[in-house]
Amino acid sequence: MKRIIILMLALLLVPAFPVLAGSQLPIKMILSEPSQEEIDNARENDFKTIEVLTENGKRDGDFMGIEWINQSVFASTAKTTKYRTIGFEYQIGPYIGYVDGYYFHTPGSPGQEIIEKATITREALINSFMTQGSRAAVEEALDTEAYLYVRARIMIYNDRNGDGKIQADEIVSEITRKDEINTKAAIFPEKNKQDMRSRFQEIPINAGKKPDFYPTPEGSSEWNESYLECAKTYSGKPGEEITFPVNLYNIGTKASTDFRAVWAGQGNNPSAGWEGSNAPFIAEGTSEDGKETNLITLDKEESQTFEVTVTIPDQPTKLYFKANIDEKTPATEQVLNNNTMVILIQPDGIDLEITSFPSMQKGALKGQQVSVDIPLSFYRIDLKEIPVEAEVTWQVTKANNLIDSGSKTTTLNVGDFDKQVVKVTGQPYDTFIVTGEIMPITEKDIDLSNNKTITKVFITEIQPNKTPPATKEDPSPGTRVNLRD
Ligand SMILES: [Ca+2]
Ligand SMILES: [Ca+2]
Ligand SMILES: [Ca+2]
Repeated sequence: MKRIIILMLALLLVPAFPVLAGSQLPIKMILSEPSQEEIDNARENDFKTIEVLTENGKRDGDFMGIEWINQSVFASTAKTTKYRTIGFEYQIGPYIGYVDGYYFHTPGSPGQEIIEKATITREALINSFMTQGSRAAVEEALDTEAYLYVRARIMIYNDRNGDGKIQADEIVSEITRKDEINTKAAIFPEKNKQDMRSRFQEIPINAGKKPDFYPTPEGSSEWNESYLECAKTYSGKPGEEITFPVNLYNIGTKASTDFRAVWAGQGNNPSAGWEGSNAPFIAEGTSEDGKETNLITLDKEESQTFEVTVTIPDQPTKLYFKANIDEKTPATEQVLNNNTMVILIQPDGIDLEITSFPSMQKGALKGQQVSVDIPLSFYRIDLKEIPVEAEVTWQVTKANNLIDSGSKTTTLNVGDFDKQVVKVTGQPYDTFIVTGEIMPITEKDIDLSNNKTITKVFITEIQPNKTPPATKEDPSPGTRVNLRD
């Protein structure tokens, strides 16, 4: 049995809290010691690699299971709100099984990490699923369904005693669906929410048994989930035309499909949209009787390259490519979540960005003066290989009166950032508005929407002998978490 490596999101899991219940039989998971090579590879991919096992090592082989490298890290000892994945559900067709977190080993001390290989075999899934259907029906699903769905059960808990474990009276809520994350995990920073979302997945199986088309940008032969955001960026002079190649692959059985591109926001446009005759790109092929057609026929493992010509817009604009636009051309294509990619087309030029906290506050005793430091951060976010000289200016107003201002020049290379701290001094009930702006001195900034930032500063009154509230600079005293919890 060989492996097909599918780069997916993490199945990270830190044990262990055996509360999963249900009528299903748990799935027997095998834990083993990975080789150094497997560990290195997993680290390189931030533990986001899942391997789909097939009978012949190819995509059209029968599904034999999944395997991944699991990393468990000791939970932090902070007495704060944390989250922990306590188990996973695996579904193929109508059949559902689960794996409890307690299968995994728990690191015993701060800083300790345990890395192990987790394998769920076809037979283990069949054994679990057979409580819900006959063996023949379960095997039929394993050999024909398009996806293995993975869902996590995530516990949000307030670790009041700081032991990194969940006591019954510490549970705040439980997440079992991806769409619950935004509300139930609202107090967590975005990167934690993304980590939680990564535990809900659709893993394509049996992909090679039916047609499976996907697009790639110049220089790539594999589809990647990041293509949904941006697969490649091209730039040029506004108003001028550029031409670049895109590829269409079929890794399944022979079939025909359509392949087009539309600009962001234009999908429903009757002329330039998905169904219009004036879309920015419409793939053209040749039918068997030699006529031009908008259907592209590709045999298994075949690909075709197309030249795309567009006019450079005034602002950076996304160009969405999609194969099998109505998802019925052909209807037999099952894996559709890899049919889209984004190419960003932007005008030449540089892009500077400035950011600051939207609001900050500090407490002071009645009549007492306090100072607040407001950091303004500025960044080069374009990729043009030249240094850019820029002027940063800032102003402080109180009740619409300008009370302070300043400026400085800075030189930013690609990827650089710099900052300036603006200090305001006041007493309880004072409110200040700090405005910061960055502008390049000689170059042209291609996106002016991110060149200005505003921070509101509030001085609040506190009572004597009480600890002052933390300023917003310290992002979240109550919500700090260990990312790998
Ligand atoms: Ca606890
Ligand atoms: Ca596809
Ligand atoms: Ca800018």
